[in-house]
Amino acid sequence: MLKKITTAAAAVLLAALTACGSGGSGDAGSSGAPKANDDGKITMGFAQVGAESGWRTANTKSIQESAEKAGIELKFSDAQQKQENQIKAIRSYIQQKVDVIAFSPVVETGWDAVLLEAKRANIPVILTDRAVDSDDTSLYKTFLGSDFVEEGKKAGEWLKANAGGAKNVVELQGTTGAAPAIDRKKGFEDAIQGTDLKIVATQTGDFTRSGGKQVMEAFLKSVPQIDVVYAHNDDMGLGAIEAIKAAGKVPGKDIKIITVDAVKDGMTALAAGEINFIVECNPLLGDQLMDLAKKVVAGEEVPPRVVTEETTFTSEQAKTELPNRKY
Ligand code: GYE
Repeated sequence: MLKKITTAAAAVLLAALTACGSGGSGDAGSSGAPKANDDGKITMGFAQVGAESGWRTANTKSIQESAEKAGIELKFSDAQQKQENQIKAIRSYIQQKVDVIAFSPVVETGWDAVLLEAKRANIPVILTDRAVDSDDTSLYKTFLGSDFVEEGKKAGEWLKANAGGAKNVVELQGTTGAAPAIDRKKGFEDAIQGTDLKIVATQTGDFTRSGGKQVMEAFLKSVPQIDVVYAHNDDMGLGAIEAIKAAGKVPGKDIKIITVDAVKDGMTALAAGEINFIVECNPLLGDQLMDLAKKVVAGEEVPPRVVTEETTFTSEQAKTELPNRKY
């Protein structure tokens, strides 16, 4: 499957390189046709979730750099984690008659109406990073991103094998209703089922450092025995570390910490032993997204789902990987 995608991506790249030869600059009067601009330049409208985490910052940078490299004109908006802002941005891209819309849906539900508007305007949509929950899969061409259930499972499997007598887990959930929050919870719960491990408290920290810190402060006051923190991303885990230290406990020792993402700050804490395990979630989706966009605009077939390849890190592995970490 992966090999197939790589071969396909290489073919797109080759096609794109050949097509680039005709030069073309600027935005010479668009005819309003629902295809690429007259000069062959594709315009993409990208509705980003926000700037809530280190992962998101790296993801935004990757998309902007890859668009530039691919010669795609990027219209970019930041929804500040609000669905209504993302819907507004998508509507404005439809009005501007962009060639392709890509977005990372902040929550899973409530997209059908606006996606139908895009479909009626003949503008293809690509989901990146997060999925939507809709019965109508004709509303988008493909979904590029991680398998979040699998990530949650990896976190739970590691804990199962390294529990060392730990029982009580508190969970810092991502944004309520977001695909990674729903799926990372599910994968983790499935993995620890039938063991002594139990989620004794769970609450959203909205994928932010301050959210993770606040929720952890409350947990430390209200939950009598906390053995493990399972945070749906590094940022919330890092916030929890601050709260744990402030409560006079040692993160990574008195309380085990497991997170998802593996951004530089997370990996630094992992290498220092303050986090115990990180499941990687790759934010560098830009190149694959631009390849898919070119194909979709050209009317070519694309696979309905493209899953990103990911790994996991222990503290020892983080020490080796840290110098290479670019985000
Ligand atoms: O894990 C988190 C970010 O959707 C995979 O969103 C993404 C998640 C990521 O805020 O850090």
